[in-house]
Amino acid sequence: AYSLYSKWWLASRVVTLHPAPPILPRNISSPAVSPQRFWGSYRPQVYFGMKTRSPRSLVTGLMWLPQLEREVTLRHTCEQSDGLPRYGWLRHDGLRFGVQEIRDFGLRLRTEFAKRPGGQHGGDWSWRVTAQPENASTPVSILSLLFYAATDGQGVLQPHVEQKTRLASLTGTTEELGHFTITFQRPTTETGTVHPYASYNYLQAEAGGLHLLTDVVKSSLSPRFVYAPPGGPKRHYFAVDTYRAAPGAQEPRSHLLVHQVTLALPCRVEVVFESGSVAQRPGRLVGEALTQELARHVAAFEQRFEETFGLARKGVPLKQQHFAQAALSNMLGALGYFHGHSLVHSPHSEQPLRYPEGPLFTAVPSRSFFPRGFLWDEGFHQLLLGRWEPALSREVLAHWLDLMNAEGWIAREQILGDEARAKVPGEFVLQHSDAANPPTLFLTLQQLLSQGAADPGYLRHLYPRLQSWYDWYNRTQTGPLPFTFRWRGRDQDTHLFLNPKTLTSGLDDYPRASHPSPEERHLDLRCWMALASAVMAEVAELLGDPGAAEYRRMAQALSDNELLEQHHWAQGLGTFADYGNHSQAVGLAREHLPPPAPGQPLPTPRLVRVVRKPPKLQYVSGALGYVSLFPLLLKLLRADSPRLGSLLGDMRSQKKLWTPFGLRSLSRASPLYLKHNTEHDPPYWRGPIWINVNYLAVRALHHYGGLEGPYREQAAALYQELRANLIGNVYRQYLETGYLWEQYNDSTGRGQGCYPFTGWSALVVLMMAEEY
Ligand code: 6A9
Repeated sequence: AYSLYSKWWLASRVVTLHPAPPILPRNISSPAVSPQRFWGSYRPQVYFGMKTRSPRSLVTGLMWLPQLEREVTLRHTCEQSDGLPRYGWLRHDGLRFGVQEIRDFGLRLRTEFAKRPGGQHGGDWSWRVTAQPENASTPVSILSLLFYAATDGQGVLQPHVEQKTRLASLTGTTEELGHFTITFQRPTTETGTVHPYASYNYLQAEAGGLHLLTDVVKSSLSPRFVYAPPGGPKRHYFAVDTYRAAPGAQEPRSHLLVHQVTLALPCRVEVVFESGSVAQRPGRLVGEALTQELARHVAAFEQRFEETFGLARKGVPLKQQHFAQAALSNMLGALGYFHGHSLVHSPHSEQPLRYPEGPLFTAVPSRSFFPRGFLWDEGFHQLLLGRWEPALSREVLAHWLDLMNAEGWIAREQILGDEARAKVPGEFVLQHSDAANPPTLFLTLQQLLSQGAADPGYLRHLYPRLQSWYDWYNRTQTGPLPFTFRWRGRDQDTHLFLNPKTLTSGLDDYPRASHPSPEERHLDLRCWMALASAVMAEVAELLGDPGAAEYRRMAQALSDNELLEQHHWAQGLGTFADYGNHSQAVGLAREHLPPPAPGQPLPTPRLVRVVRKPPKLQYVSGALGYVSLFPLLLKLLRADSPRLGSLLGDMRSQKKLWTPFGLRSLSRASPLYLKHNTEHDPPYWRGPIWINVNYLAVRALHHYGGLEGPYREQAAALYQELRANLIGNVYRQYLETGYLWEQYNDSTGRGQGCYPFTGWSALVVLMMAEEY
């Protein structure tokens, strides 16, 4: 029982930022400090768009509209329901340029950008959009491209219209960009010669926010326009017309200008952004100059890619190299800059609390489905990006740590700003102040350290926050015995689930003790904490902190193989396991309902859990899978441990974890293998193949394959096989479907879940490069 005052105090701590000085200076993303990173494709949720790294940035973007007679299909934000056969960056260096290819039923679009430094406001950039028919029998022959610019709460835009309807250019001013001009070049054919005929329309409108841009444009469309090429047939087409906000609409926050050009394929349109503070330029970056600039960037990219990953040197076929380049490019091209505040649930407050507003520069798992930051995903993303550009990783890591609150907590999912929030159903928005997520940012830091890419100056800034973060886990997620750990926040209504989920672990529905209890010990978290302790010890020692001894002691205790076995080796099951209040005899069944009162409708019975044998404290049986492998995955087992031998055996067993496409998440022999958790909750981490954990597995096998010991050869052989299986399948699926996927089916290898998923699935690049 807390007093009202202490409740208030505890709740307010949850939304109080950590007291250490922020790692990143306030102006880190300003054009004065980071001119090169100011503009970028930092809007991963749209097919093509750019913004600056500022809180209320001007945004620019592309929509397109195939003129299909009656149908209106306006493309803008990346939506899985659009069902595009493929889209993604083929080349993107995260900084200067990008080349993207989009296929849209009969239409092939290429969207390219190149930046040009200069002035005091982040310089200039040019876009080129090229559209071609997919093949001769294409349904799309007339296409509209809609280019827009929109403000977000500040700044002004001024249209410059020619021939009544052609928005030839716009000028504008915002706080962070000063004066600028955006010019819409006249269209050409795909080779740059004059395009014979185009129609123009433009729209000027106010919107309640950036998340409403699609609606504004859509509701302004009218079919009253006529496309009439000389000598050709006339036809009606849809174009932006006038927009009137619905009565009672939100106060305008965005000023929007749209340039629509409608024309026959093939075609090309270029757009140029020019900063008012660039005093002199060698000429406009369009046409031939742009072609050459893009070609230079591509050549530099390819060279740097080879220097970094050495795939050509390793004899990887060219097509596979291109695939790897695309995988990396998609992670770089999906870097986002978000600004806003989380909504937080604290046990000490009935009302959701508003977290302080702040920035986040981060990669995202999926442009269509999850275009926002996820804590444990990011630790994996940076394993790849840190190799490409350590400075980028350092900055992303710092952004995440700067989100920490006074308790040392970082929210698992970062839904910052209107555009991000618009993608999330209400019930998923709240972040829980006692919820953890695997501390994979320690993986990132460990990687930077091993590359010699984290100097003491940087580490000193990180250190107070790392200490608090580490403390937070040790304070809030410990288990019942010393050196054991337990994820908090498992599902509550246990009778509704086959096995109550553990979302915080990142492994969602992976089976745990059937009955959540304070007696539980979670193996994966313990192993994560062993890793965290080792990295803390390394950093503390580097900085000469006397506290290093304590971190080292923890690291040793948590990797002590005897103690690990004492807490987690289930002799009877012959594997490592969680421990808790558990019964394996559970199932889902239709509930029995009493007959309804006369005249009342028959209620639909739900599927509920039946427990056929009461639970008892024991090792969690029937759950062999990723969790069981953790002591191996995080390289905690001694090379001569007989447990290593048995885990290698479990991995290689086709009845258990082995598939021709990678390691499945849960043994085929588990009673929960591919089981629904509720009627509407299909299996997720109960069988399918996930690439992040497989990357850890390949990395660990590589490690054990290089260590003297009785399992050396077995590990080395498995390494070769598993690596080849994973690369082969992810690549094959990419060729077949056009995408990297969230997971892969363990019996067919097919990509499944959401797409494109170029978060941790892109770690396949590191497997190809054998970078661990
Ligand atoms: C649902 C629905 C448009 C689930 O990759 C991000 C996370 C992982 O961190 C986690 O380990 N994914 C994995 O089990 C996706 C989580 C998406 C939750 C939000 C909202 C949005 O619908």
